Amino acid sequence: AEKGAYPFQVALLTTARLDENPASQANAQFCGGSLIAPHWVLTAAHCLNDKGKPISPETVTVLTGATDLSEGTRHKVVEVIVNEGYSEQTLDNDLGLLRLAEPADAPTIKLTSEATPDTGKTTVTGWGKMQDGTFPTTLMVADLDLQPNSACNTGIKAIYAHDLKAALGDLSHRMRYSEKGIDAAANAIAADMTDPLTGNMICAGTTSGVRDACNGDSGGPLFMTGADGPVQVGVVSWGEGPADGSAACGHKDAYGIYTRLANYGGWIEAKMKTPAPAPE
Ligand code: 4AZ
Repeated sequence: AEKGAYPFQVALLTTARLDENPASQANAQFCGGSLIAPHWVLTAAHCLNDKGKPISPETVTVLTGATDLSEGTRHKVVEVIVNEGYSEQTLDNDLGLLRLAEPADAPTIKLTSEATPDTGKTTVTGWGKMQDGTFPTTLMVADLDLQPNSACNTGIKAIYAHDLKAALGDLSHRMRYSEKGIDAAANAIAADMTDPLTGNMICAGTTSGVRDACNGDSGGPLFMTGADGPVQVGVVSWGEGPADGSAACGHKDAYGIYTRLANYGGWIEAKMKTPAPAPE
């Protein structure tokens, strides 16, 4: 990303790792987020989850105003909010908020007020893992195409069918069962499963899989850019890939999955109106 081009992007840093090595913010970055109001950062619930409970505010530090992770301003967090409907199993309602101790002096991003279309141009930003497995210290940006949810459901089911065939293959050999029979059984199981995407999710990516979000991008913004500037429509949430050691990122059958913000306008507004917790 060009320096300063995405000023609403924030990095979530692990306070403990910062305390160990105050000079290395890059080594402490674990998720992204977006500044939606001076005191408020929007991120993913799974970034704020520790064994089923929200992490405590002291454990996360918010970095604003950075393109390179060596820059920016660090903010204390006074409240961690996780959507009440969040499911660790399905990743439904993967949305959370952080209330900052002091207002951030950085531009905010507008949230969508309309239903998100099935197709169109979007952009995602973050400091997450790259194709070569390393983590950048400079913010990265990728242009993606919105996809209908059916595209993600089909792609993910194909991956499960592929993994099922591999898992059943060894046993079928011992059983002298035909490969054709195994393929049919794996396809039937994948077709029978519940759709992995709920209506609270958005699918986006490129057909070839060359551009995608990945580990460490979670919580960051997916946005559309109109005449009035960027409007956030999604939050980086999850992805799926074959269980053969290749990443759940940048795979050609598997688009990235994002929290569908159009469904949460009321929830976000209500949370931002709640009083700040009393200081300890
Ligand atoms: C993750 O683990 C993650 N390809 C985020 C996004 C995607 C995959 C994994 C999308 O945080």
